[in-house]
Order: sequence, then C-alpha cells, then structure tokens
Amino acid sequence: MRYSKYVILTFLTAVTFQTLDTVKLAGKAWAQNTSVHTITISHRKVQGKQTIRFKQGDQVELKWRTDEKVKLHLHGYDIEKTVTPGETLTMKFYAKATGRFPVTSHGFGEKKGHSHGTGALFYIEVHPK
Ligand SMILES: [Cu+2]
Repeated sequence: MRYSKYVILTFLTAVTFQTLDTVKLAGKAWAQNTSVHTITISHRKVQGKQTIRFKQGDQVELKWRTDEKVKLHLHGYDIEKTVTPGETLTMKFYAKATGRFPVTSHGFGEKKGHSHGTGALFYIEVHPK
C-alpha cells in the first residue's frame, strides 16, 4: 500500500514538472540553439554594437556586464533587472514579439525611478520568421 502511494506521488510529480516545462518553454528544451550575447556597459554606454537582431522564436540570452550598478529595462518584454559590477546578469526569453525594443536605464548608481532621460542604451530587433 505504502509503496503504491509512493509510486503515484512520484508519477504525479513528474507529470507536474513536465506540464510546467511545457508552459514555460513551449515544449522545447533550453540550452540548445540559444542566441547568447554578452553586452558590456562602460561609462554609462554600451560598448560595441548597440543593436542585436534576432529571428522570431529565437531563444535569447543577454548577458550584461557593467562598471556601475544600473537597473535595466527591456521594453516590450518587460524585463527589469539590476546588474552590479563584478557580476553577470542574464536576461533569458523567447523572442516572440516582433519589433524594435529599447533597453533603457532606470537609473545608474543608487538613483531610483523610471527615467529614460538619457535615451536607450541598447536595442533588440526581432524580425518575423
Ligand atoms: Cu523603462
């Protein structure tokens, strides 16, 4: 009796996880075919390319490095995260929505709020399949 309960529980747990995975990743495993880009902020500017293009449906990983603490906002996908010097911040998402989306600063250093006064730091472009 005890044994069969355990088996059922294990089975249910497995099904639950699978369902969550399906919802989150639309049945695809992360890791393979991921478009990974490292973006470096220095002196409040993105070094090098300031636009990266993707194809709709791409799995994207943006890895952010900075020389000053900054809160970043990827518009359209509504990802808002803070990166600090010495760490790498990863933004992971499926590029579902097409268009050109800015990444803006919501304040460097300890500054808070939602100001886009200095304009966009970076853009992602998602092109239709
Ligand atoms: Cu914003």
